[in-house]
Amino acid sequence: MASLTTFTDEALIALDTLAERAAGLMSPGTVRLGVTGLSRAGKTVFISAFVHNLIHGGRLPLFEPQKARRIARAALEEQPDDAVPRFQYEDHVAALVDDRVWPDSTRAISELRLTIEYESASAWGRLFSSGKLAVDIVDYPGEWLLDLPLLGKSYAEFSHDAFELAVLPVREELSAEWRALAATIDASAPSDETTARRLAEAFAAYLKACKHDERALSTLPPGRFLMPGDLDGSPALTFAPLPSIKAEHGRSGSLQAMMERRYEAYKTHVVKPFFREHIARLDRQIVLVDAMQALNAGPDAVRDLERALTEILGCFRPGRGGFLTDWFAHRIDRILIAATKADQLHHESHDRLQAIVRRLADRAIARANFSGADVEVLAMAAVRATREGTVKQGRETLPVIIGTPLADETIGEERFDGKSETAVFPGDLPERPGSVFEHPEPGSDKGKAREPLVRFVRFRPPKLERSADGVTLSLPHIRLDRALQFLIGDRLA
Ligand SMILES: Nc1nc2c(ncn2[C@@H]2O[C@H](COP(=O)(O)OP(=O)(O)OP(=O)(O)O)[C@@H](O)[C@H]2O)c(=O)[nH]1
Ligand SMILES: [Mg+2]
Repeated sequence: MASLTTFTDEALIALDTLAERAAGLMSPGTVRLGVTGLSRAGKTVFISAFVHNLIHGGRLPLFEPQKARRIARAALEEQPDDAVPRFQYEDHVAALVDDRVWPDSTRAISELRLTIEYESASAWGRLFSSGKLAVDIVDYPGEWLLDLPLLGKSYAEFSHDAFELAVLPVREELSAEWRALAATIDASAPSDETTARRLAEAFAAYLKACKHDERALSTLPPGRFLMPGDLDGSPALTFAPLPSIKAEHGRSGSLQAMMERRYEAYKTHVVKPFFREHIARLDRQIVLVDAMQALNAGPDAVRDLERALTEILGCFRPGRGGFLTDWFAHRIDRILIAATKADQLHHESHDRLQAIVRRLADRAIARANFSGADVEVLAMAAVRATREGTVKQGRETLPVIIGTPLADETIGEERFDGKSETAVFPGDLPERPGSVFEHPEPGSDKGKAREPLVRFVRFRPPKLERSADGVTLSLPHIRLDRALQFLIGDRLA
């Protein structure tokens, strides 16, 4: 693997670390929590629910400090970085609680600091700790995450990987137009802005098609092609992979040389700062995975998700020998891999969902060598949008979930209006986790093969109960308390 840390990069990170120490941001009383996940995985909802439950003293029986009533107060405070926008917590909560709508896709980075005042469980702890923990959380568009692996890839490797993925059966059709255009391009010809732009646009159109495809493909880099932030139209975004990279095509002035230079500029000006300022400073990490979406779409999407997860987790390997190891100012000592949206299944399937995600992450965990870090897997829902019930069908009693499906969601012929509550039988997940990766044997019933495993619909956020004195209660969840215990419980001991 090519070494990517240059002297300047390392010096900058060392400087950041020093500056943070000086500013007291790295005190033992601070945790920087990374909430990571591909786009639509549930990061913004998770952060909102996390903060809401702590501030409102939500029902968190498995979060020990809360159960033991050792938390005196949790409140939002001024965030440490002045140059980063604040996470719009109040707006997101108002949307979830008052309007019962989910937040919009995140378009830019934002940050939040939650301060928890607590009483230490031990006399020793009470003597030596301030009883205050600041939790810093960063939210960003999920697309940007897939850029991190680019830091370890040359332009030639990036091009090679992009074409290799583009011809896989699930992407072949979506990438056809871009590949056809790329095949007509002479990489050794003099560089030309119009050609560069046509290629970049065709490539971006393919990435967008993947994102919107019903097969629920995980996104591909470069992330800013999908979520440009403030970089729309800049040269650092006007490049694309080329089909055959040859050293002799790369002479100065050629199209290939131009593409390569812009790819490197993208890494230097977009990916590295994002990594350095946000990812390299993390202490703990939750990786959210929307396995439901992939399961619904079938084995190709599941494998695609596994590929994406492996690439991402590879960037967080805190053990020695990882290609980004030297970049980490802190050592990430806990990583939680969480399957979100478990409320779309009956609880009988939660353990199966957890097993599937464990299986999904297995290869990534093995490859990433997380020695020295605790890694846990959990099936959860940051916001529980459903209740459970049973429905009698003939002699059978079926376990169902009850909620308000979003407007225009459908099951069979039925289309929902976004207002009425409905009971849904979501289906069972398979007992053997490995089966979600497998296509049925050739010759088996084809129609059945395409039938999704689970049949989930998206629900509106729940209607919150109000207590007798009119106070809205905290957002309901599934196993959010377990996540909290793993992520910060020990820091409040
Ligand atoms: N039922 C249920 N749905 C959820 C939950 N969390 C997220 N969702 C759904 O997933 C969608 C995406 O959630 P977000 O939190 O916006 O996802 P994100 O990771 O921030 O996405 P980007 O900002 O696009 O990267 C929401 O609009 C909801 O439909 C959950 O706990 N339960
Ligand atoms: Mg978001």
